[in-house]
Amino acid sequence: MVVDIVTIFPQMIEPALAEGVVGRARTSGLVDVRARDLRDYTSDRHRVVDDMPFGGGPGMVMKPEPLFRAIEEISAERGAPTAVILTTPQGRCFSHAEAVRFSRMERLIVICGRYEGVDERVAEALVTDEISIGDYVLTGGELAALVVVDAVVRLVPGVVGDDASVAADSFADGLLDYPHYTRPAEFRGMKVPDVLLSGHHAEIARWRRDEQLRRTKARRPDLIGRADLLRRERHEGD
Ligand code: 6GU
Repeated sequence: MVVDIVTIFPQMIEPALAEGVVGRARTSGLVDVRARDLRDYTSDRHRVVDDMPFGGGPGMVMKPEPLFRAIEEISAERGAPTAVILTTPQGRCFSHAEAVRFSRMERLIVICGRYEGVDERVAEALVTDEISIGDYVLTGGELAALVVVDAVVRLVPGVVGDDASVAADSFADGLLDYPHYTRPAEFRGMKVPDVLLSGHHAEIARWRRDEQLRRTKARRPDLIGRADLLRRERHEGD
């Protein structure tokens, strides 16, 4: 998978991509993720990427010319993108299902929105998916782009070593994860639940499923209707 992240702050993106699972996926060649400085695609001496909004009002708007040139040059170099994502609070909300969909694509371009937004002609002519990461406002789309790329890259086959760990993710089956414990079995008077020390695999599996349901009902009741549940489980403990 090839991912190009178009931004006015490449220094905000690059260190994050060098660490952890994503960093390893890049050095092992499973993914090719790069930050692209939008100013490199300007044609004026001052490398200007924004301008005042037509019609007046506060703030600045990202100019169309550098973004069109960036998408065209990156497409010529890498091949036509499968999706062009714009991170913006006006987008539809990112989800595990969206991450799965993008993880099956060969070439992604992510444009980090800044200022009051991007010229609408960019959204209309270039962007295939406008994505928000939640109902709050960030100072720019860079952190959102990192969130999207992180969630997508870890789903690319081979990136996370243990497939079972990806399959057991929170949200993979529509429920929150169960609680985890490691040694010591007792710490400052707090004990690990006996069932986890019992060695009874069927009982452990049942306890974990019950905890997933209990947590999801308590913390995210909105997920219960959508989760992939047996009818019996949906009403357990009601
Ligand atoms: Cl994608 N961008 C900005 N600026 N703020 C956000 C967001 C994106 N998603 C949630 N808040």
